Amino acid sequence: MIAWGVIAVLLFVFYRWAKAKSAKLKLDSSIDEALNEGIASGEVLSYDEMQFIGWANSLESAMAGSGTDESSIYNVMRKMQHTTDLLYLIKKFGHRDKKNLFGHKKGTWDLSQWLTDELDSEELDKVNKILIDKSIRYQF
Ligand SMILES: [Ca+2]
Repeated sequence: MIAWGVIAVLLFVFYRWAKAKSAKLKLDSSIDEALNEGIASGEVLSYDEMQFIGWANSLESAMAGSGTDESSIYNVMRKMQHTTDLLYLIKKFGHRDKKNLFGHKKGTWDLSQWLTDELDSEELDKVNKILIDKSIRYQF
């Protein structure tokens, strides 16, 4: 029974992935490939899609405008249980317009670019330490 449940979840995740891919979303293909490999190796997503979208939006809120809410960023990273979770978060963040303090667009950036822009090297090290402690194979 458990095995069939796992197979059903994998098929569902693959279906969602295939559907998203066929929709030709603007995604980084290397992230997509790594995400697919993670799923194939049995790393089932720890939360549903809406949860990841919520966290991607929280990260944007924590960084958009003046200042940075570092603790919100750390809290989201602590929710990631394995590499596939993090890759899915990156995918759901996608590419978002980053503005300077005067409201002018600096670029349309992925999560890595947003984090690098907002955090100093010590803060970025803290994010990466959280990920390394979870044996996540991707760092910013
Ligand atoms: Ca900011």
